[in-house]
Amino acid sequence: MTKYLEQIDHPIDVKKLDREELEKLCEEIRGKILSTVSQNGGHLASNLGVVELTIALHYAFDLPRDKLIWDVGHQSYTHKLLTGRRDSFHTLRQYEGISGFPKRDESSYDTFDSGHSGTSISAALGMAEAKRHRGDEGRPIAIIGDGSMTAGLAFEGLNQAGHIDQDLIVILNDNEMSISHNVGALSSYLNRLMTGQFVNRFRDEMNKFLETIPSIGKSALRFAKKAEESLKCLLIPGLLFEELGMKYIGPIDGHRLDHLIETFQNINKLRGPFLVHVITKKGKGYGPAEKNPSLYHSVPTFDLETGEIKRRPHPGGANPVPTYTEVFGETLCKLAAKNRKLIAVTAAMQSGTGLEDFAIRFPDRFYDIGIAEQHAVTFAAGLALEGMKPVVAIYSTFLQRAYDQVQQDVCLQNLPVVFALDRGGIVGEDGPTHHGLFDYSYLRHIPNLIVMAPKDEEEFRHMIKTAVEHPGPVALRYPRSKGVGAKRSDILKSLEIGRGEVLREGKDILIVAIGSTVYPALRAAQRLEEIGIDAAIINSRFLKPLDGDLLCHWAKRTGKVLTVEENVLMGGFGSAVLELFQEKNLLSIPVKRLGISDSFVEHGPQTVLREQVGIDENGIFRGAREMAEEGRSSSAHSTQVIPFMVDPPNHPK
Ligand SMILES: Cc1ncc(C[n+]2csc(CCOP(=O)(O)OP(=O)(O)O)c2C)c(N)n1
Repeated sequence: MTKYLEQIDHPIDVKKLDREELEKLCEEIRGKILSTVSQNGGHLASNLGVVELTIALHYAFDLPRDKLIWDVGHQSYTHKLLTGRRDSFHTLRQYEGISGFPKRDESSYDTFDSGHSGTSISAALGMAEAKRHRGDEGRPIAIIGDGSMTAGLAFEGLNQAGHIDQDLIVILNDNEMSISHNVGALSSYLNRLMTGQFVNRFRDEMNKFLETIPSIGKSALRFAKKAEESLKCLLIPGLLFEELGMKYIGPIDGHRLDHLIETFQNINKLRGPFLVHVITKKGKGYGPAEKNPSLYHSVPTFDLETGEIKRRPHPGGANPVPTYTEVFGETLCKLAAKNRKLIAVTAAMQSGTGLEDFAIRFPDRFYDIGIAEQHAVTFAAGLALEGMKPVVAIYSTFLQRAYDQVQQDVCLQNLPVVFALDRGGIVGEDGPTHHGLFDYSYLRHIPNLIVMAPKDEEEFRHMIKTAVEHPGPVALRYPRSKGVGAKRSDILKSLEIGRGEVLREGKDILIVAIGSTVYPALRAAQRLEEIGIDAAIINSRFLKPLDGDLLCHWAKRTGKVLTVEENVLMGGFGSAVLELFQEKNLLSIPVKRLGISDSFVEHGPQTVLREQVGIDENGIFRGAREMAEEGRSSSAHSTQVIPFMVDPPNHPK
């Protein structure tokens, strides 16, 4: 029964409920989030933590005139339920269903598309300034977690906000957690603010007491005031934010609707930049998630009764097939046991990147530096300069933040830093903010950088060793998935940099694949054989340097080339092959490229999305067949076929 939720189509309907009804609405919403996420998967713990906060914001402010800007946006489920998406909520994160993140084309109440941390304050401030220019009423409200507050970008926004004294509200949603426990000096500071409440009370009571003591009291009070100066940080709550020009309010219990609503209504009457410090509990209201918020931060489907997470059965029975993330963590531990210089760095993604064991086994060589990818890369540069071997484990999509640091601080100085790029390619239900579809293009052109991608988990293990041994910068890109069940050898080998491998000889067409597209290409080749097309398959292994001799040799032998990549086509792997052919005067060989065309890929299961963009086995089969048959029909009719246009018509040969 969702009696109260049923009455809410717009935020204005929230205001019609009395306090008791609002409390019941909270319960209904928690139930709805739990039942939906248990079936669809999603960000559970963060959403359960902000139910009261979201309702209070909707109640106290005037949406959409006032604008809510959700940082990361993974905690926006209650907001979605209150803004006309109750009836479509069951499609959350499903293909063609509603997104797990705010989306402007889903609702006018979603004011900023997000998915990456730390953007809310800058976006809100931009909106506040635009409102001032246009003379609009209303104020933007950024809701940012204590984890996301560790992002430098958040402080860049605060720095400007306090300076220009704009009407802006920043809600700091402090649950002491990022995905894992929050880290760093800021986190300790926020912690002190919470306990600072007690210090305040103690100070007031002590002052009152001292004043009542006739002669000693006055001097003791003076002494106490002096001590207070030196303890200012403890005694003036939010001093850090006050010094940045924000008016600090808090800490407030984020599960007390009455306190939240009253505070927001009061702030609404005031002008200027405010930072409201709200304390919430991640996973609130669901025992298993309260107990283990990291595990329930982002979950696959789970059993609502027991909380048991339903992992997809591991193929392979007694020898289950590991994920690439697991292989990475295990192999890195193995290498670190022998190499005391090896250091692992993560930007708040310890479990996501498979480094949990590493953190336990080598605590002194493990660094979680917060949601600060740029810092992670330059920190690694510093480590490398002083003789260490840093491995920065990072999701492909989040390394985008640190392009400049990769290029300037690591590659320009040719430093031996390894970038282990997890979640390369299509990631699935998290959608366009999280797909790692641009890394080939944003890394390939950087001098000194080696870029490789494994075809399976076994090759991956050897690549990790190869990357760690290489004396310069290396990027190693791998997908969000299980391996293929490749046979495992006990010995880790070093691969020759820039060497591809021929997996199948053939005479009609050459299919050149890399990373996750190699096995689908092999399967497609088997089907092509059934219809009389003999395809050669090369696993490129390296995006940079390419195995030019091998590719050119087989391109000439087959006379047609199909490239396949799980990356945008522009500037990616196929482009690299084209550039090679141009340099080697082979542009007369027709080349067709399969990959992501010039558009963003939405959310949905990986298999569906790969099929949609045409890079799965079927897509490769179709692409190769078309190319192979084009040639055949042309020779049968003895007409001249203009090859797939890789070269301008009158390009000098
Ligand atoms: C730039 C970037 N790096 C990493 C992430 C992955 N990530 C998603 S949510 C999250 C933790 C956010 O913590 P917080 O802001 O405190 O929100 P909470 O989930 O605790 O409510 C992280 C690290 C991201 N979304 N963006």
